[in-house]
Amino acid sequence: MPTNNIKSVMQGLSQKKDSYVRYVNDEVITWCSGCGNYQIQNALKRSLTLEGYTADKVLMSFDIGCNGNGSDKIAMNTFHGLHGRALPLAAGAAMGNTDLKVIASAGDGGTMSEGINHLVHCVRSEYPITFILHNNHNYGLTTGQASACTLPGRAMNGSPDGQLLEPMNPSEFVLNLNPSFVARTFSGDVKHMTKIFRKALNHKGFAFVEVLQTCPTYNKVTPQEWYWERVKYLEDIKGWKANDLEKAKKYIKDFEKNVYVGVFYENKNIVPYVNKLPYLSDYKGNPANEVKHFDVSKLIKSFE
Ligand SMILES: Cc1ncc(C[n+]2csc(CCOP(=O)(O)OP(=O)(O)O)c2C)c(N)n1
Repeated sequence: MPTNNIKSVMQGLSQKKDSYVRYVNDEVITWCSGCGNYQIQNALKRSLTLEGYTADKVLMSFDIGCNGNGSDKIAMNTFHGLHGRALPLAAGAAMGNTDLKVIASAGDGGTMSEGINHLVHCVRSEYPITFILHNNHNYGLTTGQASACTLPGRAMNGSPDGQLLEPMNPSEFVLNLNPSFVARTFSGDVKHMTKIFRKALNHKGFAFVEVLQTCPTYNKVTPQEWYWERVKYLEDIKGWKANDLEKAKKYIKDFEKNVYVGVFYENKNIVPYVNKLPYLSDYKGNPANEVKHFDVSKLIKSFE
């Protein structure tokens, strides 16, 4: 059952002593000190716990990257696939087993370059996925090369004169694809991330969440303090409603004076992809149950 009381939930869980329910395991953390990934994973665990999900009901598809190295640090069903391909795997899982809450994680490199085609078609197809884009404005795992989001004028490994092209703004890009859910949040603010993740988890189509992530090792230009000086909350704007795409596009643009965070756009009246198929318009079952009677254990073993 969804709740807002993290203390009472955690007390209940610690009595159960069930680390799997708390998404916690003993894997050694290898992220740099101060990396935004710590807070992102913390906020995600809080959100899932508060929304009442148990780990067996969640599947997370991870891209290759520093963000993807979170795949063995969270106790749930996880898949760590190829670079730029976190989304197609998540789409398959979400379509195949509708009882699962499917989440995908990828960096700005994997999302806005290698896998940008998948992003476009996930938005268009409304696959039921909560997508978390970790935007640290560089290729982190391969030691700080420029990504499509790197701001100009920053010396990067492999491009010491800086990025020559205009940077892409992922949330602005998605707002132009006729999406049904676009939000942005900041890795320094666990409370805000938790609020946004919970909203995204409740969206029934493709929920796009960009997390502006600090990267103290390779991104010294926009550290935590830089964000705190600029972050503004959409909900503080008088009369703000997340139902106007054109208005959302205006607020997403600024990245110098103000960096707005919050839900930019949400449309709850969407038809998920499966129900768009004429013969499945009323379908309420779970495709995974329909193939349960086929024994695939031998086939799976053949890959071992
Ligand atoms: C198709 C392909 N291209 C490039 C690589 C090399 N590679 C592995 S991780 C990575 C950087 C990932 O950066 P990003 O997606 O921004 O995630 P981050 O590490 O910053 O979290 C690259 C380029 C790869 N493994 N596969």
